[in-house]
Amino acid sequence: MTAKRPSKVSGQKETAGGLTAVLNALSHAWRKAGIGRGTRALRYVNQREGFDCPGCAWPEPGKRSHAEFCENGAKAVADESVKRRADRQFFSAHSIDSLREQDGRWLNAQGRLTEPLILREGSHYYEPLEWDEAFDLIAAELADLATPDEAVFYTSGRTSNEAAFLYQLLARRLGTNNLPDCSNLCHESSGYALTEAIGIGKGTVSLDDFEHADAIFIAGQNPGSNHPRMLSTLQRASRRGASIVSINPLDETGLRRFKNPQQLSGYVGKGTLLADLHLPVRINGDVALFQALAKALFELEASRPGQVIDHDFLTSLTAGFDEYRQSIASRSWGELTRVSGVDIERIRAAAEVFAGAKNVIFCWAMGLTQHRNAVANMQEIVNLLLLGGHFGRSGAGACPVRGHSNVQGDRTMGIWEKPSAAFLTALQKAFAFNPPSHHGYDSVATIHAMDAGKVRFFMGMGGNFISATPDTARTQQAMARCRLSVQVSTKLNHSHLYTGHTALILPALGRSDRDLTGAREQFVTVENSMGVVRRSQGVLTPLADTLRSEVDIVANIGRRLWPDDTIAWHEFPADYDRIREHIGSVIPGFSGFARRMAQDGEIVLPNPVRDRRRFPTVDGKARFTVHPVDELPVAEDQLLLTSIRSHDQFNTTIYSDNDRYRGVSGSRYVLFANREDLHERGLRDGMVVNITSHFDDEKRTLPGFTLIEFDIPRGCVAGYYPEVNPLVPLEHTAEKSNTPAYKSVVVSLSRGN
Ligand SMILES: Nc1nc2c(c(=O)[nH]1)N[C@H]1C(S)=C(S)[C@@H](COP(=O)(O)OP(=O)(O)OC[C@H]3O[C@@H](n4cnc5c(=O)[nH]c(N)nc54)[C@H](O)[C@@H]3O)O[C@H]1N2
Ligand SMILES: Nc1nc2c(c(=O)[nH]1)N[C@H]1C(S)=C(S)[C@@H](COP(=O)(O)OP(=O)(O)OC[C@H]3O[C@@H](n4cnc5c(=O)[nH]c(N)nc54)[C@H](O)[C@@H]3O)O[C@H]1N2
Ligand SMILES: [Mo]
Repeated sequence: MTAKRPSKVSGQKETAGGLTAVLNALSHAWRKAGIGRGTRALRYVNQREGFDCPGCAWPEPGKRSHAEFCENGAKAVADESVKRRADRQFFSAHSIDSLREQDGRWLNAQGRLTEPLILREGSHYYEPLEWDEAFDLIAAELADLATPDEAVFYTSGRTSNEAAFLYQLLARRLGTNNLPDCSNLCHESSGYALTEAIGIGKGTVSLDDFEHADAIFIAGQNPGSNHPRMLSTLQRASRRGASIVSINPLDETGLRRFKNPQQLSGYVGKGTLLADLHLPVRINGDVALFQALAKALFELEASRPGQVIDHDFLTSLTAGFDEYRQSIASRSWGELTRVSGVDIERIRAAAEVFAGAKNVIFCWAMGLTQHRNAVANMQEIVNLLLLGGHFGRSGAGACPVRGHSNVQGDRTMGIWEKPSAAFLTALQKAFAFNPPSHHGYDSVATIHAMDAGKVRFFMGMGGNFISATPDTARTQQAMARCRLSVQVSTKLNHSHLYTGHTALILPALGRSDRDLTGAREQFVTVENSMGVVRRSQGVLTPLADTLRSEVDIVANIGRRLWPDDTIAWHEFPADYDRIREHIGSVIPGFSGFARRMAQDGEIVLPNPVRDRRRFPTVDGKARFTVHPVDELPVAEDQLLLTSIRSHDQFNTTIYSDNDRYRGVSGSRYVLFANREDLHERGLRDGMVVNITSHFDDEKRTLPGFTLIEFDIPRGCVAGYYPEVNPLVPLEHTAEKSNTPAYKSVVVSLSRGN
């Protein structure tokens, strides 16, 4: 694949949303799915009687509008509801080798996968096979493993609660906790940080809290592209007088000004100014910035005693405050401003906003979770929130904004390589078998284990493991050591092309597809970013009757493996309520699940911090934590590279090569860079460079990236995910959470051609 040059670079857009967003949404839906199918899909997305948007995990409001979706949700729906198929003719015309030459966008554009396919050992072409043969092959391979830990079961975050619950049951019944998931690559650091500090790994706000917040901080998140419906929430808050502060190396368009496409006024006028204050932090400078904010807050408290820090809260409900205060006092302003890259005036201004707000919500996403010291990032946020007592009261709290639409639900259902003892005991009680207690592989550990020849079987429940993980070339080689790799998928991607000796593609129903498994209309459930579980029911006629639901696929494998099992695998596809009944008995907060879903269609999961201001830690107290301001070693000629999503992609699914808000068209092989940094290196906007990453003594190089001068802090560059993934070293991961440090890779540039 040779890297293309951009056809147009027009500078960043001022305003997000508006009429262009609406027109874009409709044109995607109609062009790809046709007017009838496209309109029907959009009419039912995020409605009570419809299906959950396969886009992001931002919650729907209680009172929904007729168009409860955004431009990018519409793109995700349109992309799934296409009529085009990648069928047996397609695969007999294209060898694996020729498909490997294509980029992800082309592969995805070939349409829906509609029949089971096999790539036999030594063959260069996928060919069709019957579902029964596929299940037999999987069961035979699993039965033949030397130990169950030679099998790995990956999950992406679109999988429903019902399918996820069965999938983890399958893995554990087999005897392994090898259940890596996209969470390992995503918010794992948030879960780890929060669990340690406040006793639960989830956020502590509900959508309603945004109506009562006085200040909303948004760090390392680009909601304009990745959670566009959040902009409506922010617009309401901003109009009400709440202050919004953004913390990001890039001054992202969505946070500048916003026109709400769901309101008439959104079509005209200048839009609402969203962020009142932007802190252009250096890549990986957040720990220093948060400590600087704390330092400024302590100074304000000294001048306004008792007005900034919530002493009652600190005394009764927290531990570790004195050490924290001392460590912040020991930091110098010089060090904190240098490492964060933000000047003291802006830090003081942000601290004033924080101190002046009765209720503060702190939101964050990948800009904070994918660094070596990512866990420290979130724990510093907790420190700040604790200072003001911003937990367990209306309008305040911590808000990790999740990515995939059911990534949080999959975890709740037990998709985790490190299950708790309580969860395993509940499984044992419900199903009468002994689940394994030793921990399994996470996503990065899976690649190491494959590399070491310890994995023979890989199954991906959705997702694109090969392109989403770091160190692409190494991951591809590692996967090639497996005997059988199985992808349950809706669309073609590189994970179907870099496989084990034998590979299977199992085509699944998507969110928008009507599910008639067991000859009845089935629905599934999903959990959003704020712990609300809702039903989701597809409405479109599936493209082929060879498509199967994820539930059906997992249940059939279970049935093949254990025909006379105490677990009634055959019952599950007939009625998904049978699965919900088991979920109800195993998972806290889900009792009476099947009945409540039928009655109310929704449950709000309990959250002790939010609901009762109770921290479920060993001593019932929330913890202040102390972290060093450690900088990555960056030599004089080197820069820090972060990887970002464009406005026209969903993770590794690329809709087009354009990024409207950043003003780039025609190529994703671009590198956003600071003008002075370029100048110093004798480089200019428009030149083509090679990027080399440096880790220990290793180097990895990618050629052919066009430089774009951009408003980004000195020493920082940004490229697109997944194009830059080959540069991310597999060993460069977050301490404790092991999440790849995709957002801070040390690189150098050289002239290319
Ligand atoms: N349309 C669409 N929606 C999506 C997705 C998608 O690809 N497309 N993906 C979904 C998924 S799985 C997820 S996890 C979310 C991702 O949503 P985001 O987290 O918003 O996604 P990213 O583009 O990775 O961007 C992170 C932001 O962090 C900033 N950033 C980079 N490095 C740093 C840093 O060191 N410090 C700080 N403070 N900021 C930094 C970047 O400039 C960028 O604005 O979106 C979900 N929703
Ligand atoms: N450099 C860099 N790398 C990153 C990130 C980053 O910010 N920077 N972000 C990371 C993050 S946050 C995440 S979450 C991961 C994402 O990693 P993944 O979740 O593994 O990747 P996706 O691109 O979302 O997966 C897309 C594929 O899922 C399949 N699919 C879609 N819908 C369905 C469905 O309903 N059922 C089934 N069975 N299959 C379906 C389709 O075949 C599609 O090709 O990537 C990570 N990688
Ligand atoms: Mo994600």
